[in-house]
Amino acid sequence: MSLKFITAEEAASYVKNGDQVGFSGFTPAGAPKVVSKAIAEKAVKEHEAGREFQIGVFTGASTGDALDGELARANAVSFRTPYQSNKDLRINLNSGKTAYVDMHLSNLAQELRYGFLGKMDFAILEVADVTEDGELILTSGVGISPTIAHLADKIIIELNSNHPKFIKGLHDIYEPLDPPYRREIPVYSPSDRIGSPVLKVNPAKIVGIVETNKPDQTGGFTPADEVTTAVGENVAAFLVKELKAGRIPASFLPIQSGVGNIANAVLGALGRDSAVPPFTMYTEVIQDSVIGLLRSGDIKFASGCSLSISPALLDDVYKNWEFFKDKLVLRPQEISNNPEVARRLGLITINTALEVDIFGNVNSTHVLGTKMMNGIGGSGDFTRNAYISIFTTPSIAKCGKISSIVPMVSHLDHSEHSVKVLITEQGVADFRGKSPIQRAEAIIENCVHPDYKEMLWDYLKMSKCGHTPHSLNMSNAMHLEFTRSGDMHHTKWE
Ligand code: 0RQ
Repeated sequence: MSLKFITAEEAASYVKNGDQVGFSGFTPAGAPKVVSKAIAEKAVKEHEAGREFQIGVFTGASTGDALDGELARANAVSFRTPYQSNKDLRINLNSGKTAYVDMHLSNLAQELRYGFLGKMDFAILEVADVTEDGELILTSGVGISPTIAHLADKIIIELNSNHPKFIKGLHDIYEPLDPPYRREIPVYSPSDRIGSPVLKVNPAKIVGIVETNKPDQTGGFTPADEVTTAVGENVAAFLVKELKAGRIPASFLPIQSGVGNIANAVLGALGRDSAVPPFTMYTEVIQDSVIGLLRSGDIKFASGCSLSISPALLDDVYKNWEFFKDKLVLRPQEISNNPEVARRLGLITINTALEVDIFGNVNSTHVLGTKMMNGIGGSGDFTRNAYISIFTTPSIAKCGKISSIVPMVSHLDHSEHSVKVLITEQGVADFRGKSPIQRAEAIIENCVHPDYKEMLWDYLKMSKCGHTPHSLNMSNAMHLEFTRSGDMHHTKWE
């Protein structure tokens, strides 16, 4: 068949109220930019004409403003999964305008195939190249593209000239069989390739191709400061100690690192520490700091689901493709985040918590227990299956008015059973082999901010009862105090 070029408006005209639409990309990288905006414009017109128009939106992870932002402001999203980080969409999720399902990222593709989430009407895919027989070269993020391309009735392509065609080979496209036929995922080392460099789709399903040249809408990072640098240095020192003690093999183990400012600073610190040997990454988001460390040789190879780096840095990677092409691979998220592979490779996982309790339970998602921030993302996929699972967080938030460490988390994402180490700018609490009371002592002594230490020691001392001692009538007192006075410092245990 011959390729049919259409406008973004024409592409949007095919999408109907109530459709379920899957989009390519992962943490802005590789997400569509023009068809999503045109769908939002169509929604505004439909609403002005008094007609209903909303769609269900499925993506790899977060997207750029041209997708989540535009659609949220147009009130065009009835359902959203699995992860987001857009401020306007966040308002809609937290006000109940959009139903949001916060999912482990590795589960989404298979749950779509199992039929747990309904049928897929459209797949909208950003590509660097497309052939008449349906061979697609994806761009900077893979996400759930293979699955939605296979399940959707129709496919719309965004052909983005910002990504050169010579990146063919960056991707390793592999979809496992579903139970009862699934076999092992044969990734035995981060650089193993097990699939195809192209995504093959049925060309008869492609309704049209929209051309664009827009860069990824990846946000910049806040430069590392005193606190994030100290967190990073504490992580590096902990890993060096483990290495010297022989609890990490001398050749080191692959690292998974989470998303955001703190994760970026932690990786920077790991790279700077000369006692940490050059390492590999088996992760989902390849952030800015990884590129510098690949260049310096501190990272030998990075396997991920997306190159979620600033547009200028991505240009630089493309300009130096000969150097980078055998040091990077991008996989679908059900492979980059696969629990079986994480357990086999022995990943050292480093993710960021919003809050942690004195017994080691972690809240990654809900501010003060109720307001969704981003979502659990891949942190659960990795934490539960890690060789050593580390959580990092600054000990305080909001200029010290919030202690990130509280008696009981206000929402639970990662339980004490999966979390092995907590690291703040104050220090390290190692939970391995420790009972709940021993964990609480380690956390309060080593990780809590000095402003809140006495308060949390007092809580532990007065909570005498049981294996995991709590005073249930007081366990949320710090949160309640912040809601009442705007400052956890004023908390009283009475
Ligand atoms: O608020 O935005 O108003 O300044 O939370 O916090 O310190 O900038 O940290 O950018 O590293 O993000 C957990 C959200 C951390 C992220 C989270 C406030 C704080 C600030 C952001 P402002 P920082 P980061 C793989 C791994 C879940 C998914 C995951 C995340 C804002 O890491 O989304 O791990 N993780 N995926 O002030 C109230 C507290 C707070 C608080 C911080 N205790 N109470 N507000 N804040 N602590 C990647 C993927 O899955 C894609």
